[in-house]
Amino acid sequence: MSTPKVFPEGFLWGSATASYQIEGAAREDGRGCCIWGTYSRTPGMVRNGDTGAVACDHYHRYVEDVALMSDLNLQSYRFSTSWARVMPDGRTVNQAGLDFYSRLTDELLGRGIVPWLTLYHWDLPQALEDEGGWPSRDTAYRFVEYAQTVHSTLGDRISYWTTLNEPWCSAFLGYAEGRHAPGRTDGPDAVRAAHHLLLAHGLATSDLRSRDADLSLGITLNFADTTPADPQDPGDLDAVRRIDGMSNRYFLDPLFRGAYAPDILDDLRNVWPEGLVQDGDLEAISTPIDVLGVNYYSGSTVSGSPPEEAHAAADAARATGIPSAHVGSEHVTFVPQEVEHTAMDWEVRPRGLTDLLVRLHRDYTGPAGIPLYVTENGAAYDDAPDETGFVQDDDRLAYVHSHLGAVHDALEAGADVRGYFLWSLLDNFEWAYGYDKRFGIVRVDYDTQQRTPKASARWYATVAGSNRID
Ligand code: IFM
Repeated sequence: MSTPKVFPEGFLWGSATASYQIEGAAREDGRGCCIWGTYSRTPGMVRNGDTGAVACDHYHRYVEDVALMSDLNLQSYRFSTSWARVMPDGRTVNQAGLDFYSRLTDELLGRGIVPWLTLYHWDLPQALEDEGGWPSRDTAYRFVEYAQTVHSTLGDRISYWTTLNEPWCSAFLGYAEGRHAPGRTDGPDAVRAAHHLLLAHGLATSDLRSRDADLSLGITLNFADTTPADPQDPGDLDAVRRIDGMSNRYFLDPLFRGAYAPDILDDLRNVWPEGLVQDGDLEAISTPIDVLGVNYYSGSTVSGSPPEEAHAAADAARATGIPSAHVGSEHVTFVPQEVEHTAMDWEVRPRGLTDLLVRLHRDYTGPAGIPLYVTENGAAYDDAPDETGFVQDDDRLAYVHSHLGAVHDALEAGADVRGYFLWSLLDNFEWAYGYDKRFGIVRVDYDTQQRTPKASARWYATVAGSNRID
């Protein structure tokens, strides 16, 4: 029997979701169309033609869902607001949309659950995409207005505000690889999008700070933990540098050091648009934050010498000029390891989470006294429900257990980690995979909308209630 790992007093236990993935009610109460609505209706983009039109019907079932959170001992709930619900055309306020989030917030507070709000989890109003989307600088200014609008309604009751969730995905999956909405494949536009997302974050952070000094403001990034296939091979080490640069330092350096790293600028010299970074942009982007959100699922091993089968992916990467973490380039190949994989085919590598948290604390957040929160971690598995809908998901439970152990190891190594949000509360719309991939600790039967806590949910409730893992 292993020794119990006790977490620091006050460690925040929660779970996370996102608006487009669970809300449904896509055309209700004045909600506008968003880029994921358009993308998922485009044939061939989302598995089985699934859309988020109904999803988990959370818009109508939020009272039941919050009661479930309470049953599971959740102390905090991380959710996102839908920009297109609050401002259907990206500019005009829809009071009914704001009212929904107001009701949700009250319900959470009534149950003693701390609301943790994310302003942008990938669902840009389609009207703004039609005007240029994130590659257009104007979208950053529209985002500030949106942040002000949401704050004017919820600022009196919500303390934790995250500007963006995983801007890497919005920029590079959305505008370079086309595997996410809006499905564009243009290298310079992806670079523009990434810069304007960072600018939107910085401008909104500084604006919200000036309105309310007591808010806890932050951003959530997804991280790639990458190791070289051969630590002695200079080509493999350079592959690590490139992926670390594109996935991690691309965002960390402007946020915490007020500059893009020279090696990234060099890697991207053929696609970096002239005049993109204007005077004052980096000062805005590096506006101090209070919290860094860390999303971690998996890691990878990379090599600098591509095998034959990597050539097709390399061609795709060369077409956009973007060396991404998911598309091999002529200098980067992903080398699968003999470890357990989740249903997403992601390698289970808990140690990567420890290394990541320790590194972030040492190199970025620790010196500034900024705490880390794991804002997403979890796993999709091929669940097999019994006749009552119950899922004995020992695989997911083991995944979360090992990653919580990794968080504890990071705490022991000195990283200032203050909380953990399991992704996800509910099975939901998993983007390009539609409803095929289930990340929830609560099963959703999409025919009946019945919610059934899985074994992992029951276990997580004891962890949240006791502040320890055994
Ligand atoms: O479902 C997503 C979430 O929206 C963002 N982070 C990764 C999750 C799993 O793919």
